[in-house]
Amino acid sequence: MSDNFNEELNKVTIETEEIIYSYLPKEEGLQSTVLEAMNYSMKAGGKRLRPILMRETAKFFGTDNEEVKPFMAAMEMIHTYSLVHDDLPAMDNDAFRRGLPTTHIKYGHAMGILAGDALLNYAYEMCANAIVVSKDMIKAAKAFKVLSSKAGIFGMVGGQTVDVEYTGNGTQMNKEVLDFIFKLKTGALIEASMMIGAILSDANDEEIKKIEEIASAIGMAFQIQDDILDVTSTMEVLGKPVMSDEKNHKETFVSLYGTDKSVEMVKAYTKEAIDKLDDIRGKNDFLRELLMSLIYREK
Ligand code: GRG
Repeated sequence: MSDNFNEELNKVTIETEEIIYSYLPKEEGLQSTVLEAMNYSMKAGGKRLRPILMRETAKFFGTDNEEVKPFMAAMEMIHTYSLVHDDLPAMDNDAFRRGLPTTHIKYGHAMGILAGDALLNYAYEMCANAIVVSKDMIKAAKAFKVLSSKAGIFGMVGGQTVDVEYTGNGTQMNKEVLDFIFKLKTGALIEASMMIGAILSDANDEEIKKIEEIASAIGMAFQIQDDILDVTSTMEVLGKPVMSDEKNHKETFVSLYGTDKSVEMVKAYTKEAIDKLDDIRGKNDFLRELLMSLIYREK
């Protein structure tokens, strides 16, 4: 890790947050409560990893322009909606996220559901607007296609569905099902983030496919690390309850393979991603270091 990586990450995170905030809706009108709930969840913090990956992948292929910004905000809105809904009593039933009371605890269950719905729809509205004003409408529409399919039933929602069905129903989880869940539930948005960066930059179809594979490996590493942190970290560091998987009778990589093997798998998936990244045209040392840093992330 270079000496100034953390400094650079801080700077990039602040810039990303400014971009995201510039797209948040005004809290006005008769529906202001749900607008407040949306902004509450969006302003609660978080690593902003997905929009950062999107912009840094665009830079990898040589572009840092305005076109990517609405997609960065839309991605973070979709990610945040998934967390808001995942925390609801019907799913993980968690009271804390990002160090704050979850949206449904603060605003009530109905507003929690509506804020999630509103974030998803607002994200799509922003993308539609971005396409209309884009200098390259085909590229922007391609980016929207990836965003909507990776967030949907063949992406994140599909993975979450299988996760919910298997959780606590007594069926023994095997590696195939767990891989499917992780690839879709966690991997799909990470794939979409990096692919959209590539699409809105200068990447060709073959390179976009390679980026999808790289992001898929990163998604696996990220989720396995999430499972590890759930058993090794603390509420203070994570900003959310630990041992949540055990509470929800969720099978994870840690419960299937143990912590040591899981740590090895995080390293192996990350190495696979970095090797593939080094193999394609493009350059962004910060992106490379960011992917590497996820192995040692503590939150
Ligand atoms: C409700 C449709 C629907 C989907 C929910 C994404 C998801 C599916 C549930 C959230 C719970 C979970 C463990 C998801 C896996 C992805 C993950 C590790 C999310 C947390 O992402 P971070 O660490 O969060 O980037 P921050 O707070 O930093 O943004």
